[in-house]
Amino acid sequence: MRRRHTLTRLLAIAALGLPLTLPAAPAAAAPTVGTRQLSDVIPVPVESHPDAQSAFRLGPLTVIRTAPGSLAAWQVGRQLAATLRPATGYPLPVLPVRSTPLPEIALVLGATDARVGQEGYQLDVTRRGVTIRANTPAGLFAGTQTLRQLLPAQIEASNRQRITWTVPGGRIVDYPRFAYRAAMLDLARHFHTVDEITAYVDLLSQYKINYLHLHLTDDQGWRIQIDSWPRLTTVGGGPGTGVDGVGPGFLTKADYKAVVAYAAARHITIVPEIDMPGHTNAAQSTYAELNCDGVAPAPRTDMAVGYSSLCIDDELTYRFVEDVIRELAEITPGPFLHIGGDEAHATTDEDYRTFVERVLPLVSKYGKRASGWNEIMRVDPSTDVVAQFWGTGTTNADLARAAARGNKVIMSPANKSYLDMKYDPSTRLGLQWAAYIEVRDAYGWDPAHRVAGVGEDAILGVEAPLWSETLRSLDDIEYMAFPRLPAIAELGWSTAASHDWESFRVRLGAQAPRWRLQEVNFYPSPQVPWI
Ligand code: TNX
Repeated sequence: MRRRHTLTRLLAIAALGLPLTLPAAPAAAAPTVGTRQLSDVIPVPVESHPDAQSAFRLGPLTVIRTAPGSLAAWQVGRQLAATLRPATGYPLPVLPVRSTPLPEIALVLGATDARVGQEGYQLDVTRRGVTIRANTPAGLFAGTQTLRQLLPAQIEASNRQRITWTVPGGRIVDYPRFAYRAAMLDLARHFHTVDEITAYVDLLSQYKINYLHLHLTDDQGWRIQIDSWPRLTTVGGGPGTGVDGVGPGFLTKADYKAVVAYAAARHITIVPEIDMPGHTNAAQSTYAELNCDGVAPAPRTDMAVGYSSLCIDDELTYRFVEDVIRELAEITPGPFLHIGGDEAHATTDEDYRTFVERVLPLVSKYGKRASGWNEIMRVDPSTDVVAQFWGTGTTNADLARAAARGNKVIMSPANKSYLDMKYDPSTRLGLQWAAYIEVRDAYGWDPAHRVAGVGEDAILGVEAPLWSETLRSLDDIEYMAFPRLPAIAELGWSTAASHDWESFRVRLGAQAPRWRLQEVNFYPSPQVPWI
């Protein structure tokens, strides 16, 4: 029988200031999976100072105490409690108070090491408890994800585990190298449901990913409701619009808002992408008037790219684009709106320039900052426009010029960070046009030394895109993302100096028991010493 402590009873104990003795560890405690060290975390923390004398034992009387007066801190506390309750079976009440006599996990706003900034945190583990300090709720959340990894892997179990919940003692001071650490999911080639997207968000948030880029439209399908062009989804996202005729699927605005809110609660910001002026066959096969000749092309469910183009000289094109940007901006609280711009092989260079130069101001008009694939740097846009590098080479004159001018760059080299590339020739899923990418390849590069002339100062961050031509289910998504996604997450968060394959592969191997308990369908790479 699970012993229950009601919140009121614990509050009463706390108010009385009764002396409390910690109950002994449960009899016949099962061994924990591996002994956790303070630095056994992905992404590896900036600084960790172990103190073997000060391990904390999470117990049935532990409370989660959050910064008084901060609803956001209390919410982080509630999420932490929800994460820790199933496996521990402990009540872990969340108390927004200044002090308790109980052993506690305290989430404190302010009073941090000066270096932690907007997303970092300081985590102190003593025998009495754990204290996470941060300047923001996002920093507190990041600290709780570290704490989760410091607990035995069984913490991820969905039912009660009778083990000793020891957190290794000492201090961590941690903050990100880059402000933008993203994953991308392609909803256009195969649609993925709200449940699948939010399940992916849960996984991303464990590795301190803070943006999720959604590729919402492409030649095959249009996956976001736009009220002023309703057939985009009823037809363009209708039956048979996935690769190989799989489908239908699209996000209603309510769905999209639900995804945005779910991600925001995990400190992840959604970046929506409308890919144009190419990759637009779904829209153009739905609305004949979006074609220069007024004739709707056939819908396409093959995997070819580069054949579609919006009609650059037609004013209707810009009414369409403005309607889409306006409606999307309205439901997007995050700062970025991605306009695609890749592989516009059916658009002349001159038309491409005309198009991008007309569309960028529309993004600003609706209060968003434009990002786009690296091709948009051909037009030398203003310095607030962000380029996402997806090339496989180490030189790109447009990008180097943009960086010199002051544009920021997101690094997602296709031969390093593309999660849809096969691991090796035997991988059933995925593509191979850019490279085979084993875990060591995904980890083995430095975002600030990838493209000549695009150094640390020009880098906004990193992204791990997952194109879905061959991926249909959440299982498929997980198989391609794990274990490479944590590699990219570490490149985005941890210092360049901490980069070390031998350390990473061991820490990665120690994640496996967690993934098994979370039922993550990961690829058991032979390069990693899995536990
Ligand atoms: C290239 S990368 C594309 C996508 C494909 C992907 C498959 C990029 C900006 N465009 O249209 O889905 O390759 O790996």
